[in-house]
Amino acid sequence: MPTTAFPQLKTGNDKLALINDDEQYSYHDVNLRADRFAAGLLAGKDDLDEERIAFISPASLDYVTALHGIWRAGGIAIPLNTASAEAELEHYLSSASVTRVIANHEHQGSVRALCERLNIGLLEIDDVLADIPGNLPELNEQRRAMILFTSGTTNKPKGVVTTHSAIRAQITTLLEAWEWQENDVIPLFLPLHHVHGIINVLCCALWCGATVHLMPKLDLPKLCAAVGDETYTVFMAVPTIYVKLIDYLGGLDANIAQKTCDGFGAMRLNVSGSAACPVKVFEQWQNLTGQVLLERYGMTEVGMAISNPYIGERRAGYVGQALPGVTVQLFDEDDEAVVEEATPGEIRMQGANVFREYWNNESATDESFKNGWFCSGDIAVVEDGYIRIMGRSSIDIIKSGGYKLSALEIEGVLLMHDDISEVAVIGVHDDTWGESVAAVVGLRAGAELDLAALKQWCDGKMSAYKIPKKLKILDALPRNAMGKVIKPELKTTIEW
Ligand code: MLC
Ligand code: AMP
Repeated sequence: MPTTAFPQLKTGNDKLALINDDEQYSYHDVNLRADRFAAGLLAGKDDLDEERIAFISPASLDYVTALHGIWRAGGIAIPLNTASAEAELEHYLSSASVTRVIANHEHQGSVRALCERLNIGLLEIDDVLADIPGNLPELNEQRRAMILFTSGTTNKPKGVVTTHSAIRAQITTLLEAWEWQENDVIPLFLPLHHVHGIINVLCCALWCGATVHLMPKLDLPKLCAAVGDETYTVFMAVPTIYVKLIDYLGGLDANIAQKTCDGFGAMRLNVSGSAACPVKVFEQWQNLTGQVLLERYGMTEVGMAISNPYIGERRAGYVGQALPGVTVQLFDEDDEAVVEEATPGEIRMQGANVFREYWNNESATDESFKNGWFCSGDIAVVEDGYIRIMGRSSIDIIKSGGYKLSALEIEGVLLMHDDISEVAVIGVHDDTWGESVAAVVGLRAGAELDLAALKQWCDGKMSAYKIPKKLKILDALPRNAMGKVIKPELKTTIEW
């Protein structure tokens, strides 16, 4: 069945593409199923013409079927978080004008009533699968392929639209830079509504014919047992997961721990990214496993942009240099290119990997580009030829466990609490999570609130990783002369 849709997955062979416990699927199986799914979605039409189709699925054959099936049929794929709260889902579905949601019965709980209310079709994978593949549209690579929601400094998450060609560029740069091979085997336990899991792990592996071991969620005992058996050649995770692994290995029987460390050491590559990897963690990992972590930097809007080298010096605390096909430049506050080393500037990027637009949000798209450069909001310096990330230009962006969170979005929810009169949400340092969500609140007269009660109230109103993990109650939040809450002060003067 000819298809011009990008990104591809290796066609027509019996090599194993996906392993999910006892289930194994060859590239032939996966391709055929994606084609049948595409045919079912098309239901006789020539092309989905960028219809927005969302799906809610953990890492599974069904996830891959939906993603590639939507792509092949000419739709825009919108993978959603399996653990999103209803209000979050409502924002995603309505802001992207989603017309169909794909979720198997066990994942429909959060979305069933919502789809009914919004009059959106809710289907299981099997409802859609056609008996046989049909004709697929010829797709221009510049067409929109995917929308991923990411938080910014405005209240609600924005939909990042990437084209087939941008996704292809995001994949192929990593295949080249990290020397992906057909005989690679990689575990996938990262959430599949973000580029780290989708592009770096799943799409890269399937593009080059490697094998992916699917895990619906991080399961350290199971993962480490497989690592000890030298199942994998490549490993990719956020820093929090390396911290959790170091902790877990420390609690194992010495022989088992050694076997597991040797399993990590035997791999050809261990990658860290999505948040800063503390030098301490980099060193602990090297001491334990012998692996020199490869740290890289990316964003939903651009995929991966900067990386330490596969061959050559991997420097602790640095993200390295621009990836092939990506142009990276630091700019100062006057929008002048920073040419000197050791002078901080904002990371701006250009390349075929860069997203097309924020969905239906022209002003946000315009604001995020300056003279053709995508402005990341991350501040960095170059030192001895390598880029070091210094932090975000906005205190309202929090990175916790690798998730990018908007302080303003969380504040918006907390302000709906009857007892809260004012609130400031900030990220405070945390050894495991990088940053932890902390809320400083002012209460209405006579009201009482503690962290447990707040967490309980938040349950179901936002994803668990957004719920504050720390709480301080103040009589009044400190404000500057303009009336703005002084968040840096809250971050540094309060004992967290
Ligand atoms: C969960 N918990 C947290 C937390 N998340 N505590 C503090 N901060 C957080 N962020 C708590 C829960 O409340 C719970 O507490 C306990 O930890 C276990 O929760 P869990 O959900 O079971 O955690 P776990 O499965 O261990 O998840 C941790 C994780 C996950 C690190 C595996 O957060 C994760 O997959 N992160 C990766 C996100 C990612 O892929 N980002 C990439 C974005 S793309 P209790 O008390 O109930 O036990 C991007 C671009 C790029 O950034 O460059 O890649
Ligand atoms: P997201 O919007 O979830 O894709 O998150 C992208 C952000 O993650 C970037 O803008 C950075 O702030 C952060 N990030 C990704 N990789 C790294 C890294 N290696 N070091 C520091 N920050 C990182």
